[in-house]
Amino acid sequence: MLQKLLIANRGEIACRIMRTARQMGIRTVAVYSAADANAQHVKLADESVYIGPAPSSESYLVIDKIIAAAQATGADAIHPGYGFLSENERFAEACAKHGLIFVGPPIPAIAAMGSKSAAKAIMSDAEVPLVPGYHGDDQDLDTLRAEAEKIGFPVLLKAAYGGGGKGMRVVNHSGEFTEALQSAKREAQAAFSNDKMLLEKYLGNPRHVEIQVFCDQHGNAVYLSERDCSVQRRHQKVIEEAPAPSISEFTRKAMGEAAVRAAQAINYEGAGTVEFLLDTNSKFYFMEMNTRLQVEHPVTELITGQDLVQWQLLVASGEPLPLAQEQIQLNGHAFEARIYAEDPAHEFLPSTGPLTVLRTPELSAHVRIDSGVIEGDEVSAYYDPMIAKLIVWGSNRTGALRRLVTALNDFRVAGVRTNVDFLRSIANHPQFQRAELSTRFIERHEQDLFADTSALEDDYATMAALAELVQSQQSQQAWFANPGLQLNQPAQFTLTLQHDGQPYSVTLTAHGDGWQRLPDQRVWRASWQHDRFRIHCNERSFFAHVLAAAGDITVMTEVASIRLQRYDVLLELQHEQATGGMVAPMNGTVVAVLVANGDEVAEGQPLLVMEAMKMEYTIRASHAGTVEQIFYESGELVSDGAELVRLSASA
Ligand code: MV4
Repeated sequence: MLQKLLIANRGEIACRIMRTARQMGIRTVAVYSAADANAQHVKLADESVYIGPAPSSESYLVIDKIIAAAQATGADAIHPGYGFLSENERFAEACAKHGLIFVGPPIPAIAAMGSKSAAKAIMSDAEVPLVPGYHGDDQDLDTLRAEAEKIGFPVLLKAAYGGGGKGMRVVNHSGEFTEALQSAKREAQAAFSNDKMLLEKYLGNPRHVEIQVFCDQHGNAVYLSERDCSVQRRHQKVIEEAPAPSISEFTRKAMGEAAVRAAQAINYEGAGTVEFLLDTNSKFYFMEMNTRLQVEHPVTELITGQDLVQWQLLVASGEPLPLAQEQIQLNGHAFEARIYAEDPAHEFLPSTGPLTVLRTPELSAHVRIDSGVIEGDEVSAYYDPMIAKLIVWGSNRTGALRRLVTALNDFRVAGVRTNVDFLRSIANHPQFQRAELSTRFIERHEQDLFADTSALEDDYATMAALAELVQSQQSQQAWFANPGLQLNQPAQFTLTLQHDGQPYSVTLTAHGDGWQRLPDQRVWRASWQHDRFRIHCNERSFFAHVLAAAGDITVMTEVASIRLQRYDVLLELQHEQATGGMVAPMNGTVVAVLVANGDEVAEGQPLLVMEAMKMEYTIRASHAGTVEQIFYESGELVSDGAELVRLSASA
């Protein structure tokens, strides 16, 4: 058995791996960057090693530093988690070279899945169903075009070495083919340093269903049910569940067995995930195999009662799989929702900053939270801005879904914007409740999921003012008996907020035992109850949480969570706007400059493309004008707020 395990990762997954290692009596070593000196994964580990500056390219991705840390601490194995070096062949090789156990598959298995086209050839031989397409070496434009015609449009172009939807294009007509191919190749080259493409028949409305497989070093291989991860936005999973709803036992078994064949075809060991596209006619097709533990593995753990990290560590130690296929039993239903520090109203831009408030739902046998941060920690711009994974179990899908909604209601976060309301909108959506899932779910239901809360803002501002008033009255009561209320004229209370850069005042005027915000006739009251406010508005009452941080006030009810800005932060904001608007929305890399000095551009015209957090952002002209200066070239790093392009003043 392993004695000491180094975890070459950070955040929730590092913490999650350490929890199991500790239970198994394995000692743990954390590695950390300058940004993570006080991170939870460092506090949880028995030992820790500093590995360099905050950017992961200088710390968590530097193979030599990780190996040196393992050697310095006498670790005998390295768990890579997910992301970072988890599917990096050279890293697995370096581990082997230095006598360290890599908790993952053998090197040739990683290599086999590194190229999508090579993977397809192997899967085809193993009789794992593939989407009709072309995955050959001949990348000649005419060959590819001819193959596309043969497949029939719509055709999907995929980068052979790609992932996460990058270098992928749907081509609806042959006339679009050349341009789409070039654009996909450019993206693939930039992202993966390889522009090899493969072609597939495009499925219009598939589900993403993936099978968890496990293999040991003795030739045993099993599948542990499947997960439906169809609800995604821009190739990032949002809510996952297990088992996949409304799949027949026949299809489940066929997919499981195909996944095991896939794993055996590459002499797999350890935890792997075989991803399939499931078409509307129940046909399924191999998409890719992920040679790592996945973010969403907990939903499988909750319905099988197994600890997959424990399985990984057992297999890595040379032990046989704990269970045979017929011993694996499924029980109930589980969901995972990924709680992110991001702003759904602004293209899900990561929202970095201190977690001034972070209260999570109560844990129980049926509610699990995997997180790497606590209240007071910082969500930094350097890494994935996930705050927590919320995982819930129920004896059936409906029960599990009800628990998901309840737990989402109990999340309270301030300091950063989050996707909690967005997740709740999905969980409450009638089509989601009926398990009408597809990879286009979010796109299809955009109207419902991005509900406009601007009409609510006035009332939430009133509640914020009421909350401040109650708090100030409570703190004053110790000194004198609320003089404002004893005067003959109505007492007033004013809170100044800002909206879109403009200040606006919320003035409450005393009215009987409550308050009015004129000219509205409604009478409001608020009282503090344990840890939240009970708000009364005329004859109705409901609960609200009011979370005040430095510059903002977040008001949360069961209907919405709205973040209001205080007026005093306006000055800072104006400074940012004075620099012209075409600034980097976050730390990232310039991937394409689309204009040149002296170009005339129209308002809204794309000027430059940035990449940050695995996503591309297009920076557009804020007004028509002439390009006066371009501050960065393709490939350069830019910081949040840096001016990117300067335009002449609008005519
Ligand atoms: C597809 C497809 C439709 N037809 N392949 C997206 C990521 C990449 N790993 C594979 N992806 C897709 N491949 C064919 N032939 C649709 C997608 C797809 C998708 C797949 C799974 C989950 C979410 C998705 C969102 C958009 C497109």
